[in-house]
Amino acid sequence: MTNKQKVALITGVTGQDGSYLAELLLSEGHKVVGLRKRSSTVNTERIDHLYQDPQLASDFSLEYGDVSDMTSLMRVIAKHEPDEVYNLAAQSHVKISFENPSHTLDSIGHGSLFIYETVKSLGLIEKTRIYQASTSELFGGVNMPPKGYDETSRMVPMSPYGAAKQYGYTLARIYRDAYGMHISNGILFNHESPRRGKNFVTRKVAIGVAKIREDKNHCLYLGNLEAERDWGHAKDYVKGMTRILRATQPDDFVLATGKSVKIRHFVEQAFKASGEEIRWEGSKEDEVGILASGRVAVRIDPRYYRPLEVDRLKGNPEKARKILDWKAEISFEDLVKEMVEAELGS
Ligand code: NAP
Ligand code: F7E
Repeated sequence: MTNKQKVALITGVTGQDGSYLAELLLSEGHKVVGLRKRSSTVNTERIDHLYQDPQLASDFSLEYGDVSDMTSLMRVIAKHEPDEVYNLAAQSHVKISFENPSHTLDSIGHGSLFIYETVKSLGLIEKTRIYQASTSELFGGVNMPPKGYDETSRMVPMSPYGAAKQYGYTLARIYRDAYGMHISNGILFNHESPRRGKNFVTRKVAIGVAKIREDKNHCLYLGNLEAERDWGHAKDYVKGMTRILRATQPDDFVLATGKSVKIRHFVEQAFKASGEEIRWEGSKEDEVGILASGRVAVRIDPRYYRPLEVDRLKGNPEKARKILDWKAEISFEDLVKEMVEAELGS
């Protein structure tokens, strides 16, 4: 390691964003330490290609740890004294947060608090910058301005996940103002990829479309098709994370595409990417999606409804464009195509 090589710690390195961010930081010449949570089954498939690359052996390492266990954070942060910490670790599924609220609060609420406290307690305030993974779920889908939510919009979370993220978001500002820490919030709208977790709607649809092609009895069961999301590609968003963390002043930034589409439209686009057209018949729980052949390929399963839904999310990324020169480059159509083709090819 040369004196100039920067060290970055990524919590949540085994997740979608953690894996793309690790690739990006290694390509920039950083030394990357990934915090991995112990699991009874192997959970490193998204980063195995990095870990097993002999050329990266001295630059990429993994440490067992859990962000809700401050002793593990003290050990890892004291050992590596990172220049950059990207706090991505979370129970990140909104619906599951209603079923496991306390676990969600542990990973997100305590997780962020413990990261900030550990950096402060170890006397690393001057050295270590922190990126906190905040989210569009903070806005809750109410009172959306015509251009979309921005950094000044009111936050009304609608889930235990959103509430836990609001705690981490607010504490970032408090630690920044109280102790002069360089902590920035990235308020990221939905971003997807072929590495998205299989129980998020975009990946579930991409997998379903591919299965429907292979198996004539397969049907895709979904929940609310009317919700709207602002969907970008995770690769664009991890670039934004590094720009947020490296901005001269610690601050809060929205990253979004500025366009929102219904889940229904994502489904239509995914079938189109596989060479099929889908049309809808019926309403509410009896609605079905039908292929040109007459085959029913999509049905509604109310078990995927949420106790509280965030109906509409669109972000206004103007501040990030002006200050960070960031914008989402990959189009919605290309994102869907890449996700469906990845499943058709697998
Ligand atoms: P993800 O794929 O679910 O990854 C989350 C990661 O956190 C996984 O590696 C998970 O490990 C790990 N983790 C969970 N609890 C942990 C704990 N207590 N200690 C250590 N690690 C823990 O999520 P993502 O899509 O990459 O998102 C990254 C971050 O951005 C998350 O904080 C998410 O809430 C936030 N975010 C995501 C989006 C989006 O659209 N993707 C938008 C806004 C904000 P296991 O898999 O082993 O559990
Ligand atoms: O749901 C609807 C569902 O689970 C999107 C996380 O990364 O982004 C993500 O949260 C929409 C919702 O993502 C199904 O009701 C319909 O309206 O893919 P999702 P999410 O809840 O938007 C934010 C920004 C984060 O921060 C989170 O960490 O799709 N929907 N049918 C469905 N959703 C799922 N999961 N499964 C369905 O069958």
